[in-house]
Amino acid sequence: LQKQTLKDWIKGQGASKGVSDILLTIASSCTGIAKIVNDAPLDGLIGASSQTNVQGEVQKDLDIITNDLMVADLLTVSSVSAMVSEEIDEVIQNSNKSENANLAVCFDPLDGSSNIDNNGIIGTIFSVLELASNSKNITSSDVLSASRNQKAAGYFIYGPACLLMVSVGNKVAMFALSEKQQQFLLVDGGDVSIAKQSNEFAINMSYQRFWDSAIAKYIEQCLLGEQGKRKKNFNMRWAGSMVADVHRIFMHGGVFIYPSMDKKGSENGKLRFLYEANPMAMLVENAGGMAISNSLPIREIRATNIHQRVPVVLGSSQEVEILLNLYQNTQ
Ligand code: P6P
Repeated sequence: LQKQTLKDWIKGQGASKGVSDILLTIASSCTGIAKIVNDAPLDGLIGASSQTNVQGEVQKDLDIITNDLMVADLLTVSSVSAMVSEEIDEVIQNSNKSENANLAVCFDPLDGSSNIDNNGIIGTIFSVLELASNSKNITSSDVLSASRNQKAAGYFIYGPACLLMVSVGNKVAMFALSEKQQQFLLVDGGDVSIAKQSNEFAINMSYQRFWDSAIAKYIEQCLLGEQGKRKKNFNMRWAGSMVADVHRIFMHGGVFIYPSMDKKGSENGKLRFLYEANPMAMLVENAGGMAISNSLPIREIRATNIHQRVPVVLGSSQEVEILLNLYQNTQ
């Protein structure tokens, strides 16, 4: 039986032409990124570049190459009014946009790039926002005030298989890149759901001394296992790549935590709101999971900077509920 193509699935979801053109363009860009990532060791591209981004982080060669590829491709889409990329300080305008273009694309072209040199799993995360304005010059506040109006969100994961997890507002669907057909084909019934319960947590334990009391209490209970209040044993996983850790949660449940920390520069954690936390929160919620930032749903955050970091707890609803209660009781 012929698997459904991404194009047909998007049409079936009732997405607008503007959103559909963006998603199909990103899928084409990421087909290219999958090849670039695959060939990187042979092309000597797994190292650091001589440039740093707005956050002062050393950019990897692949960060820049994949960013430039996505920006160039999206500039050809007339429904794209503007873009925000992790790798670029300011909002990127699209001079080729059509009169009524009102969509902004926010993306992290290559997330998890600290895993490139060790052939770890990395990915691309994207979010499509509908702007309230279609003025010629789109400002940061235009994009930030549209953050609750996500029309699409998704990630590509470059692992043994190149997969796409995407939602255009209701169900979440998973696609795999077919080498033969050079396109993404649906690999599940188009209704991915996150297990409500789980016994697996994902957090970087090396920062334990910096955690707030809610996180400390939650992890303490996980570590006590059957001896503690949870009365069950837990497993821990940390890939150090958000797309890899979140994808595992889609596949077999779990909770992913990147908390605010009492550590200079990490007061709001590490993950960015516009192109990491907000899209992942839409996907997770549409798959029946939960996504919060301390005691607030991530999707209700009003960010004040396009590169703003936010604390992230997301995954199986039962586990996130426990953390939500801990936050509400420690306020
Ligand atoms: P740490 C990758 O650099 C990243 O931005 C996310 O993909 C990942 O979840 C996080 O940082 C890992 O951070 O502090 O554990 O290295």
